[in-house]
Amino acid sequence: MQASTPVSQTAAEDELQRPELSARMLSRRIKERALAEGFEKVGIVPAGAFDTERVQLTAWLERGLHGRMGWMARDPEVRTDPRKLFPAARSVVVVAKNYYTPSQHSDDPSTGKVSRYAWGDDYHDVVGAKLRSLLSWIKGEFAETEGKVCVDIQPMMDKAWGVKAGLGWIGKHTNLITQDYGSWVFIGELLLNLELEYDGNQVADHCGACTLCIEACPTQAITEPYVVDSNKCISYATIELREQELPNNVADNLNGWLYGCDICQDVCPWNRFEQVTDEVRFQPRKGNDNASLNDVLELTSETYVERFRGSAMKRAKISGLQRNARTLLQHADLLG
Ligand code: B12
Ligand code: SF4
Ligand code: SF4
Repeated sequence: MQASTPVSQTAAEDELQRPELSARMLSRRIKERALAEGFEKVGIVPAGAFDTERVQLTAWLERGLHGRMGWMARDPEVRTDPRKLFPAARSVVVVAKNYYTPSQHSDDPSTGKVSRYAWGDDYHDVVGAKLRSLLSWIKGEFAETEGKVCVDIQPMMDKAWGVKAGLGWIGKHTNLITQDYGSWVFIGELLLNLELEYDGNQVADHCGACTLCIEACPTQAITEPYVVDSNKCISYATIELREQELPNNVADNLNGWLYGCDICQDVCPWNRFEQVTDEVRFQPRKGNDNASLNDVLELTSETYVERFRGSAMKRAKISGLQRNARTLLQHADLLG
């Protein structure tokens, strides 16, 4: 006669038969796998709605601080509740990927500075591929898994999820800062239909009395601590704004920026903890960290597509990049 409970049952099998323990084991394995995929940080939190006041989205939109990014104002209730984006969501796996490489910007006025985040291959592709690989691994282990990959373009509040999952805090410049990599990290999420064990510890705000980012911003876009007015931000104007001319306040204070702006992060003392990324795809592509402005002006639709294939810099479109290059050359008295 067979015994109803086999005496040889392993600890792992025992864990899997008790729901609270299997959630713990599953969470641990998902985190191990996320680190093996190359993410530096990972946390898991329940897929609940955000307190809209806490995340300040409505107030920010009502004040028009999103400028012409109409897509930010679309469906704020989806942006603050992942279950409206993916109804099966029970858990959010939040990851951070370090993108720092040691190259430096040039002050040569015939070149334009590009934000670090856009030097290498497009992070949407790199982080998205890692998250898709994580999801397919989870599906291989647990066939009933359903999931959705999010990085930047999905209506999620990436930084708020980073805070909730204990990856870091949001600095006065409004970027998420990690204690071990500074703010040079991308954030992504994997929404899962699985109940998991959750992280409860959040990182305290370590900005203290520092105001270096606010003082360094050449356009006063950080209008108060933890608030950025996109209308004044060089990053917004050079990447997102689809006007023929840059606003005067930005055009007169570009400080050499062709695409995006890193000033508030460059001055942040927490970025002395920057570490070189292990991701080769984030190494600067030739001429994409400091781009020759004349080369940008000479681009045609065909050469533009070829040069920026797989690069985040295509977000600005050829018209935006050439407008920015023209403005920089005009201000340096270098336009022939
Ligand atoms: C819109 C947007 C922009 C706009 C507006 C910037 C902004 N401050 O929101 C513009 C075009 C200006 C921009 C610029 C940049 N961006 Co951008 N952007 C976004 C986007 C799409 C949405 C951000 C958002 O929700 N803003 C809404 C307002 C209300 O948010 P907020 O002012 O930051 O308010 C937050 C706080 O109130 C906060 N909060 C504060 N304390 C706490 C505490 C708790 C517990 C909680 C829950 C929340 C919370 O919650 C809010 C939401 O996060 C995200 C991607 C995404 N899907 O989230 C990327 C994102 C924020 N951008 C990113 C990057 C890299 C940049 C640039 C550095 C690029 C560059 N070098 O040029 C600059 C930085 C400029 C700056 N100082 O902010 C990264 C930031 C990574 C990081 N480490 O934080 C993101 C997360 C993309 C990604 N997935 O990696 N961006
Ligand atoms: S990205 Fe540049 S312009 Fe925008 S808030 Fe930071 S320093 Fe100011
Ligand atoms: S520069 Fe200072 S205030 Fe600004 S985010 Fe960094 S630590 Fe915080």
